Amino acid sequence: MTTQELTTQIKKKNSFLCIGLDVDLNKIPKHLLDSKDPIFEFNKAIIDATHHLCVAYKPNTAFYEAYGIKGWQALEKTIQYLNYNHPEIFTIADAKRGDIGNTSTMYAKAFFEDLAFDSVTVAPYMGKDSVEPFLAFKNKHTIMLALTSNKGAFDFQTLSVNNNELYKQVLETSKSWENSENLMYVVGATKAEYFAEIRKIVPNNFLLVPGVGAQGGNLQEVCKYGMSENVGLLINSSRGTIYASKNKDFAQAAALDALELQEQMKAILNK
Ligand code: NUP
Repeated sequence: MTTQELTTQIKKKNSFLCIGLDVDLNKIPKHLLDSKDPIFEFNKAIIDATHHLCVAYKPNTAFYEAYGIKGWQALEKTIQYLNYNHPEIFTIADAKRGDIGNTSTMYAKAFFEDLAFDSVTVAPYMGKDSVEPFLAFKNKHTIMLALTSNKGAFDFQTLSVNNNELYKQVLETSKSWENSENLMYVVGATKAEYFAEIRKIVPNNFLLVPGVGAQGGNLQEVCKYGMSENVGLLINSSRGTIYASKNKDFAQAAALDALELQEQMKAILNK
């Protein structure tokens, strides 16, 4: 999917919501645990109830890897379900990969070829040659960590390097890489005051913004400073949306939470 197609979907649905599929068997409704594949059944119900309200889904691979082969199979079934039923929806494997070149090539094949995700999150710490194998997939998107939503973001990411904060150096340097028009960046919603500065460096790239809902980030503030001409934002909500209810009405409750976010986004887009 191209960024142009993503923006078209955003305008059509009046939404730039990404729903995080972070499935924790301790948090899903108990009745699902009797089914053969509780993780997939949970995801399917959430997707069926919310797909008209969001433009992206983001399974974080940790929540699948934690359950071994069954978890990975559930991830595979989830992406297949999405690609078959909702090919217009942007998919993100939140895996935070990145390694020496030949290893990154295998990661890129795993997420782009085998699982057929539209994008994968990548840590920039190992530099250009660790990211290039992802960028080699011209029709896919690489989402690099820039300024993350957690407290530890200030341990390294804001340290001064060449009189520049490290996360800004990451943004500036990566702009010159091949296929950088398909680069997106992770910026936490909890860091709203940084968005204006970030937009000066990357005015058009999409930003994946986790941290609204459970982590307390503010949607209005992020949009005020972070929205670009092509919208350029994917705002993620995982726990706040998918665990809106622990009962049999969990999918409807997720849809209600997603609707609330989508209505706020619609108002912002139409302002
Ligand atoms: O900076 C980041 N913060 C963050 O929360 C980068 C991320 N990829 N995430 C992920 O986004 C996190 O691992 C989880 O999958 C999701 C946020 O979930 P929630 O706080 O909405 O439940």
